[in-house]
Amino acid sequence: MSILHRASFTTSAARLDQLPPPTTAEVCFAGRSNCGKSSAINVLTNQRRLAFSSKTPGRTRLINLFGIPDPLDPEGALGFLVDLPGYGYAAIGKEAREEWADVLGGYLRSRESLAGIVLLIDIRRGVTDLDLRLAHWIAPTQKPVLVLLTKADKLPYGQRVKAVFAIRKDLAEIGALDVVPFSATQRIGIDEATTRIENWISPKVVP
Ligand SMILES: Nc1nc2c(ncn2[C@@H]2O[C@H](COP(=O)(O)OP(=O)(O)OP(=O)(O)O)[C@@H](O)[C@H]2O)c(=O)[nH]1
Ligand SMILES: [Mg+2]
Repeated sequence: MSILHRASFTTSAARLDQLPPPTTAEVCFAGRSNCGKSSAINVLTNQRRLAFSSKTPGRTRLINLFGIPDPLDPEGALGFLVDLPGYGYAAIGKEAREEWADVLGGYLRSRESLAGIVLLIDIRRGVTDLDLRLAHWIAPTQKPVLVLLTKADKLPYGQRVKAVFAIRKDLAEIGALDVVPFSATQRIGIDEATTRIENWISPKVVP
């Protein structure tokens, strides 16, 4: 069983100063609204409704933290999965967009406990301007990035492979980049994503 399956909701924050102190490894999930962040967290944690998932875009406005319990310390967490607010939802105003830039940009630039970044991109949509803005914040952190190309079930295999190449090229400014087709509904890329994220939270020393 994956350690990710033990995740449980810990806390929500609307602003960075509401986050708990940066004590253990965090893996954040960032991506456009409706790209499938909550669905990815649900399938990776093997829980149907841990992160809220909906057909109405723009629902997750808060930073939600899900703790992975530490088997050796019932009070403590091994790490956190962090669901970041989605962006690019057309109906939100300018003020909310700037707030998004403050929260996401601030989190990515300054969060010391950040161990790895999961960037989710709808495989049919590819890299948008806002994704590139995010990439500009991510690149200087030099943190490892796993790109999940979500809703891969909507494309045949050959087109998935093409999308991997195109998106890798578009995001070339990010150094350590892994690009994986992913589907929460058809369970594509789950094992690969799980292994990577587990390793960020609890690195295994391979002899
Ligand atoms: N076909 C398909 N649909 C998916 C997949 N993952 C998510 N969806 C659908 O896409 C829609 C949005 O999914 P969410 O997981 O709520 O997206 P989100 O990124 O959390 O959205 P916000 O919280 O609004 O930012 C829902 O209708 C999901 O059922 C997938 O792998 N395949
Ligand atoms: Mg969501």
